[in-house]
Amino acid sequence: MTANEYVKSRFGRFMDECTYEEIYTALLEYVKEKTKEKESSQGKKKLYYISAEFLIGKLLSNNLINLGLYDEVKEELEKCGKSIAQLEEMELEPSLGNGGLGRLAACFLDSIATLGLNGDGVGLNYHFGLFRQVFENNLQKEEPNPWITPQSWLTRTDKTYRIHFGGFTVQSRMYDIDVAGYENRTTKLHLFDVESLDESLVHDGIHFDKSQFAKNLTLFLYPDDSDESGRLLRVYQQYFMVSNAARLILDECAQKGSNMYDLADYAVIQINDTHPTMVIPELIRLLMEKGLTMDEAINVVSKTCAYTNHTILAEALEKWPMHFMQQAVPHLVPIIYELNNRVNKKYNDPSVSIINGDNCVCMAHIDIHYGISVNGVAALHTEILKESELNNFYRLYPEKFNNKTNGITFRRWLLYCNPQLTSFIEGLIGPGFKKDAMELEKLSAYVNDDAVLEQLLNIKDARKVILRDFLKHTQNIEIDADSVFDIQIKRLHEYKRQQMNALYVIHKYFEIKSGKKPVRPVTVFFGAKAAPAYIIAKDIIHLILCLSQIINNDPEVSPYLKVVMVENYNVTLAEKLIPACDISEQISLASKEASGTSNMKFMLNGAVTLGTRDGANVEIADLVGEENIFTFGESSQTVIDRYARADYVSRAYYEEDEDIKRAVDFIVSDEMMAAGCRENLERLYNELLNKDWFMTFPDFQDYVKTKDKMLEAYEERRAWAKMMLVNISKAGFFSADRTIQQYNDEIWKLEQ
Ligand code: 26Q
Repeated sequence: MTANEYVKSRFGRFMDECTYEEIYTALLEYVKEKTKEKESSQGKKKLYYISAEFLIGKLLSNNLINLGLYDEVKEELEKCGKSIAQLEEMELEPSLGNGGLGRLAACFLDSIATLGLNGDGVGLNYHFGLFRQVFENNLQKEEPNPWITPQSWLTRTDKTYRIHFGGFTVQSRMYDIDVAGYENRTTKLHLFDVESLDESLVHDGIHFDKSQFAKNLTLFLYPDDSDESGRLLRVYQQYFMVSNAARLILDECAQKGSNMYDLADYAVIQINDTHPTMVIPELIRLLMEKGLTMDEAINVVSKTCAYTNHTILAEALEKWPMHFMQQAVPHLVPIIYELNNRVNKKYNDPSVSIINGDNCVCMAHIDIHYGISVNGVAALHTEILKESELNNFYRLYPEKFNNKTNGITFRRWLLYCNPQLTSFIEGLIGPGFKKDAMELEKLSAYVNDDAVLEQLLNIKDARKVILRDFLKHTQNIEIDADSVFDIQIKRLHEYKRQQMNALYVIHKYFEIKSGKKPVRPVTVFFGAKAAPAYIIAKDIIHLILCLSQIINNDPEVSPYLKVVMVENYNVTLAEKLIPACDISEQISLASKEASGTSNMKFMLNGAVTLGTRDGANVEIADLVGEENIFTFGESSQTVIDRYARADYVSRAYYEEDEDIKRAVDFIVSDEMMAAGCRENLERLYNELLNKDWFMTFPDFQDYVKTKDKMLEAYEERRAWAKMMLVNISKAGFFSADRTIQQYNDEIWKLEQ
């Protein structure tokens, strides 16, 4: 049955006589049925990828592509006078993740299904995804972001569990989302929900009663861990997730014939950062309930769990006060004490203890001692873990440490989001790259082919026009499609240094005012949400919005420079922004960004990277060669040494460098005060002047110089196109298929 026939069977009318809503409803069911027909892999051993976040994005078109139905459906729609783009607008984006870590989990599911591996995702069914961001008076405001409608991708299952907390018990239910792999199997994302959830607890935007745990467990995805009641709820959420996961795992393994002692032959669990760490004591507890001794249970569990670290920011390593555990999960406390005692007896080194001197539980330490593997997410990141952050553990367990450089799914980030580039590539090297991304290397045969290079530039121009029209239509933003598109899109965090980019903008503004005009206009795009309680991050958004107001309305400057901050940056917007980008901003302070993944998406879509030698940028530079990337700034080692010496004084740079002084002073200038709020702007000004913890000033001049060099290089259109081509041709390494293959070869060892 074709999609149109399905629509007819569902509504008694063909697509041409249906509303978009009806077509969407029918297609959703159609895709669900088609996905079911594709059997998921069924080996003895199964991977459970447990993650508090799966930032899956909209699914309709992606599923159609992976099922091989996209072109057909698109044509059918067009024949009926409908557009697939408009149909896509019917779907609400499930924003079930904060950023990189959640999006990575979603890309991994796609690759697990595509490679036909026996593996499922397990997480939580948040009713409200990451807040919807709105701008009011140049400030970020947060609004609830619901995504579950009667027609959603969720399928209710019969699986329910009773989950016990200190003082109360809840009933859970599992919902499934089928994930279609590319021309292969499917896999499942299991999202657990609580039956007693009460959406009416939400009031005034994203505020809700944080004390009624049974009613709020799966209400919201946590954007941060700022206030005390929020932190405690996070523990409840995490336990709810892993207790359900552990029960599911044991049920499925028992069903396949495990006697529990051989659990590791049936299950391998990937723990996505420390958010699911409590699965370790919970599995131990459940196995003891089934009759294993503590010794036996610890032994079994220690063979099944593997841990991925996604951050080197010390403040992001989860440490939960013992009294939280005592309150939320008292039944895990004796097990955690036992795990701690064993470690202390064996090593007698407080730095590797599970319970620290402040009586907090160091979650990562549980994973490292009681897991089979510890991996970082880019080569540099793994080296830093081994050599400094987790060095004490590396010396105990060198064999556990390994690197798995992140990857992205090319189905969403090339085939779906950039059909123009995809078909151009296919015309040159055939369709093989869709299954084997390394085939993109074949493009290198064309680096001196003028017609190919010109066509690449044309495609980029076409994508800029598409983005211009999209932003006009959805956000009423006016941009010049002939300008250079310079884009920084990622969560707002000081270490990612959006503030340095903003200082560049101010610097350019002054240059233009003094007559030094760029040969071609530049549009600097930002997209970023700040955690609601992250004050300085919100001040940086305020700065950017004020700058955008001042600059875009200045007749002297705006013909040459525009600043655009897109509202509510999410996966859907990323899919529009990335194909249109010329300059990919990857400017984190060296040593701080574990990997980054938008850097890979941009590269794949023919943008050139402006970046520090941080995270996966290092590997991008190695692959494309120094002549095809613009790197700047101090090395990670210099940064690490400077932190160790603790001798960085930002004010000294400010006083010695006139450009820095002029740009920083502008933050509290009369013009800015007229556009924004004194309190926010002064706070940010003082922060930079007295702290600048992520060292923007030492890198500032190199950043300005390198960006300007890049703008010059952009004018050599042929040479620029060559750089684009080299970047695309070398992107194959960053396919998540490669990453997942490595996880399987070295950690999971599932049958294939
Ligand atoms: C912790 C406690 C309480 C509430 C929230 C959290 C929390 C939530 C999300 C802590 C961290 C995160 C997300 C981290 C993250 O996205 N890290 C990114 O992971 C990417 C995938 O590996 C990397 O590419 C990025 O470099 C890294 O920043």
